[in-house]
Amino acid sequence: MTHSPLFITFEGIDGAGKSTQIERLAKRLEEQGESVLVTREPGGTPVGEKIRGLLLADDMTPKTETLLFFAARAEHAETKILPALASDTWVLSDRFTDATYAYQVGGKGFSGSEVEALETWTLGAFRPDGTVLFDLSPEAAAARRAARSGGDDRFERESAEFFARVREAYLDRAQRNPERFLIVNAESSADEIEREIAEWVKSLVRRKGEEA
Ligand code: Z5A
Repeated sequence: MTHSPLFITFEGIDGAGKSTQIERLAKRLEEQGESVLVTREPGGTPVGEKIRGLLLADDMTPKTETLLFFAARAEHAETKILPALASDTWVLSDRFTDATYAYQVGGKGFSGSEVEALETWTLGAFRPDGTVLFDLSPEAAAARRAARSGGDDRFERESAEFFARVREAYLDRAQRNPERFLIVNAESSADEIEREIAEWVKSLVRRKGEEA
């Protein structure tokens, strides 16, 4: 392919299948000769991974939590994502700012306008080129989490009502930004979802090429 690399984010309630599809898309792109960076939030950098440890384990106020997500994101964008894109590398991130709108604003009731202000302060006009939203009912996500080994983190212990609000907030963001989002039914087979994402990425590349 001859085009600029894209920054694609993967969102949804946990257990929806993001990691599975990120690996598959990375493999497809690499087979086409692309250079690909797979990363995640919170985390993705040494400082970000330390912040992740705090966020997933320690109780804190919604304000502290939101600021820590943005602190990790500032480090992630400046030291990892932007340099990768500048050196012709695609970036696939397991979560980005939409997760803050879904979890902290939708789930916990933190102010959306304050998150918008933090987003602009942290990232300027930088946003993902495309975002895949894995839509899954909180019940199905809980069943998938129960089937895998390892204990639940602080977020995974939230109520079904909390996850229902997170899901609605994600769908609302996707409906307001249809040009950026692909919504996939996370209950389809992994192979079907992989094909759907691959087709969408092709059309995104064409669209971005026409806009350039
Ligand atoms: N958080 C936040 O609050 N605010 C923010 O701004 C940010 C994050 C950035 C990070 O969790 C937590 O931080 C997250 C939100 C919060 N918490 N929650 N809840 P994380 O990084 O530890 O975990 P995660 O992002 O939620 O990912 P995950 O739990 O690893 O889930 P996943 O990547 O979406 O799913 P998966 O590992 O690919 O698949 C889950 C299982 O389903 C697995 O057994 C697969 O084999 C299976 N699977 C996958 N695809 C399918 C299909 N299609 N059918 C059936 N089964 C499937």
